[in-house]
Amino acid sequence: QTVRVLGVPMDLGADRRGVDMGPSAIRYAGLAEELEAVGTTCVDGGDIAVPRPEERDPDTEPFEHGRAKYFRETREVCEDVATAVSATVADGEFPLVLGGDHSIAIGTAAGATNGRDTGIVWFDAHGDFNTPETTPSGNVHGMSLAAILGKGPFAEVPWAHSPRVREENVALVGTRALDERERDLVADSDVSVYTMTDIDERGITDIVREALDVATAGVSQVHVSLDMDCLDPDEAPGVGTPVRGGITYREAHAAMELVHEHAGPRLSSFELVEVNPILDQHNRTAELACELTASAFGKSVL
Ligand code: DIR
Ligand code: MN
Ligand code: MN
Ligand code: MN
Repeated sequence: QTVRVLGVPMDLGADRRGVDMGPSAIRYAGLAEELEAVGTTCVDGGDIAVPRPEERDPDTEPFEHGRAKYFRETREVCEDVATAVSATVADGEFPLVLGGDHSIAIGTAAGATNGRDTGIVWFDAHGDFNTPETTPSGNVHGMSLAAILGKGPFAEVPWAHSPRVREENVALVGTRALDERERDLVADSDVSVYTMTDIDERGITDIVREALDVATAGVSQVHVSLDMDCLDPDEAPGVGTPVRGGITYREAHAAMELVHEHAGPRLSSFELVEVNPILDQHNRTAELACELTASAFGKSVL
């Protein structure tokens, strides 16, 4: 299997600078070596160009109500991501996308689906289910899953909405921080939500198996989006919006090992986001991201 790494040094979707250095930090931590060690061929497709915020006006969005900062630039970047991801798939290679903030998931999903029904497992402390009307921050990284699913005003934004992803095939894992109106949108939707409480009660392996079953029901492929803030900040301090009470080091490995075992060849794309080396301690969040990716690609003790 050939894995093509695509870096997206995007930080326009979040308030904290530094997440644009995520792709470099993850490569520096040894991603290619980890992937080669589990028997894949790793090709680096380089980075997608991202405009600098200083040169742009954040408030150019087309929405009548509400706010989505740098929405025009998010479109430019996500369209390029979608093109690169779908070209990777067309070449028979596996797309591994490195963020950058989670707004890039809009582009990854568009490129990964490209005419095929696709499920998503979204590992995240947050729901990323705000719309321009519900967002308290205006940050698109808190809206990316809602955009992919065409919630609210995103229904009229064809580049953002991926209709080949049905809510019934979306599972959130590790959820513990939803904004008030975001919570209502999630509750009224058909996505499956596995909160930290569910993980406490049932254990990570049971939950991840079920999440993968949800995501793969009736569809041929599944995309995994791993927001590193899903982990507890004790393990992954280098993220822009840490939330206490996250999944542990061992739980994260178990989750990724299950992605490999249980999704198997149906795993069609993978994305690692929100690594912020400026907020990190000795690049340990990027190093952990590499380790977890290796588990998702089949690393095991025996
Ligand atoms: C918050 C934070 N819910 C927002 N979202 C984050 O701004 O909409 N998502 N950090 O990963
Ligand atoms: Mn461009
Ligand atoms: Mn996220
Ligand atoms: Mn998050």
